[in-house]
Amino acid sequence: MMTERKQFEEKAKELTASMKKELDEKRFRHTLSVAHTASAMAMCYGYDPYKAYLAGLLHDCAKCISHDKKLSLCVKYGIDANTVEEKNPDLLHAKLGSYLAHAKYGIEDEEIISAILYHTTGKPAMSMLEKIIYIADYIEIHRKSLPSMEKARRLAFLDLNACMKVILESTLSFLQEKAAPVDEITRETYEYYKNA
Ligand code: DGI
Ligand code: FE
Ligand code: FE
Repeated sequence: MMTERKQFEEKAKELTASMKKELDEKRFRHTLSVAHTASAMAMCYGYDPYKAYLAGLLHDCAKCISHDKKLSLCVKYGIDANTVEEKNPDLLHAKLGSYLAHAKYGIEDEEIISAILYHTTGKPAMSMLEKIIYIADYIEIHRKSLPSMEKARRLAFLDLNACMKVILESTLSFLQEKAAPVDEITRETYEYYKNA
């Protein structure tokens, strides 16, 4: 019978090797940093840091798949793309990634799978792990300085909902500036957290 930590070490080692193969150098570095940041946030909030680390390791597992391949894999696995996602196949890396986390990387834990699924858009009333991954993705140390970064980094260890609000505000105004289409669920997430 393996201890929980031993099991974690084995899975983390296996997934780290897979991500090193699947991702380019920058994305791999980001991935390790999200895993590290997410586990630290988990410690702060009394959540399982091993689960947070594994979710961080896999959150962008579909990010370096080409747009065409992403679309064809989504058809193959019955993952339907909405109109915003069809125009922006990059958004599909969350849906496809959560599918692959289970089907290819052997993750059974529903909380981890869901955290990967919602890591780009968020969703209203997120779970602890969903918020941790969403936030760790934004605040990790290698991210180039984004608006409200200092505030988000401080709030990440103080108040998850207030931190969600700050990040969503900055993401929405970034998308507005770019005149990029906003996914319905991103808007709903913002509406939900804007009064936090
Ligand atoms: O994969 P990462 O780069 O680590 O981070 P991510 O999965 O959070 O993706 C970030 C990008 O997604 C960022 O440029 C903002 C964008 N995004 C988030 N919600 C929406 C969106 N882009 C569009 N077009 N529509 C959205 O609703
Ligand atoms: Fe991502
Ligand atoms: Fe990411």
